[in-house]
Amino acid sequence: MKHVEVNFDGLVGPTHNYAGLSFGNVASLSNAKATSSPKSAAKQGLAKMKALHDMGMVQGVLAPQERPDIATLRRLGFSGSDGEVLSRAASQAPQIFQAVCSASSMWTANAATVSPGADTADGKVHFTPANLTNKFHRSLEPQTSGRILQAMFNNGRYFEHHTHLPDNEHFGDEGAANHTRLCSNYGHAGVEIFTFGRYAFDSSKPAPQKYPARQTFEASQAIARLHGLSDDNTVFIQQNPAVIDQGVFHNDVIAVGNQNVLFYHQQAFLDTEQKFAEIQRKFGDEPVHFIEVSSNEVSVEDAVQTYLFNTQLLTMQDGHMAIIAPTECQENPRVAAYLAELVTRNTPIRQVHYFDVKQSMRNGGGPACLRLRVALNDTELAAVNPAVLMNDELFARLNQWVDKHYRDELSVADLSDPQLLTESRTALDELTQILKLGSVYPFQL
Ligand code: SUG
Repeated sequence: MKHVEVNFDGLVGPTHNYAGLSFGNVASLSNAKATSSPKSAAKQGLAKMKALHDMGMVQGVLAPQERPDIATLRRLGFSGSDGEVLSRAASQAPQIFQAVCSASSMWTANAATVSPGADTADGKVHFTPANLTNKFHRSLEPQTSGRILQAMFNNGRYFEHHTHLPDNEHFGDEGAANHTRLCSNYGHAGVEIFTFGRYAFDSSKPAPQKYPARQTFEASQAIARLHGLSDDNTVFIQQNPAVIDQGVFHNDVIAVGNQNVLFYHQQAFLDTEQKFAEIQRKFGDEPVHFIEVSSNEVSVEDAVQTYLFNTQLLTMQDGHMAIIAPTECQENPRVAAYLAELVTRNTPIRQVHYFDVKQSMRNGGGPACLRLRVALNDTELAAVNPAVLMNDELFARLNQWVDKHYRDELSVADLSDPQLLTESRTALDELTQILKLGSVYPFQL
């Protein structure tokens, strides 16, 4: 039986904008109120998906969410027709209004945590949508994420869907952005590494001082329990609070793993030596390549600015690995030199491919934020809704769809245009037909 790791990339939504909503995320704050381009953002994402498909990867698409989120505005007491709800919220509570317009569901590394069947007690692929409690605008995502994932992985024989964890800071969960799986082969039981920022029930333990730690130890443990993972294939490791305070709001900003490689910055974790010994012991006899980037080679500041670690590490058909990096890495001489040298070393990583995802980077989302990884065997892959899998036809169809519905430019002031709500719903309604998702959006239910 063949096993593959499929990347499901988030399609950028029609309201892609820069509202400065994410305290602790340097790019989001520094680009607040800049004018965005939803059309080029969506096309940059589609180009990356198509390029990976052309490289021989199985690539999928994950639909964006309905924004502006009128249902949430109603929950918050804004009433009248949809147009009235929109204009009342925009004039009376502009910050709440901007939050319900965020296109942040595009970063599907935060959509859910996924455990492949090779790791779970019942042999099914388990999904738990992330509750994203730390940011109001992101806490609006889990219900719709859950419905979209169910429409994509709609077969109870192979796929198990859980409800997101309780919506509370104690169980703050940011999904796969803080979860890496190492394995000798995608079909073999692997080591699932859960990285957390703080302990929710013990304030004596280390925690960042300046920026929030979005993921708790208790949330990571709950996910491992729900997914039926054993102690033999899980490791819980704390993020270094000092790097969270330098803008590393998710662990995937400072580390990335694939198969037998963990590529990480020297300052990424606490108790690194002891925890890496545990990873190696649970991984088995074959050595893990722990590729450490020292602060002398690349500073944490450069890592945060270029997203060197928010790269995708892909296993190519010849067994070697390629790094999918944002062009920001190519533009920084220190990081570019590091990557040029890395591919000449004796590690599985042999190629670097640069992609322009600047529209996403300006909100703090690199190539790895844009994708949710799901390792599947042949039978499971055959049970995935085929309409969400990338091919030449879907690529052309989605580009036409973007051309038809998306604006070239969007400023924060444009978000209260009632026409944008109509455009957004029309686009998403058509998208659910293209991707054969059924009714997943509040306006469709
Ligand atoms: O949660 N930015 C996202 C970026 C998420 C990146 N994902 C990963 N690292 N996996 C966040 O901070 C900014 C929205 C705004 O400011 O308009 C935002 O939500």
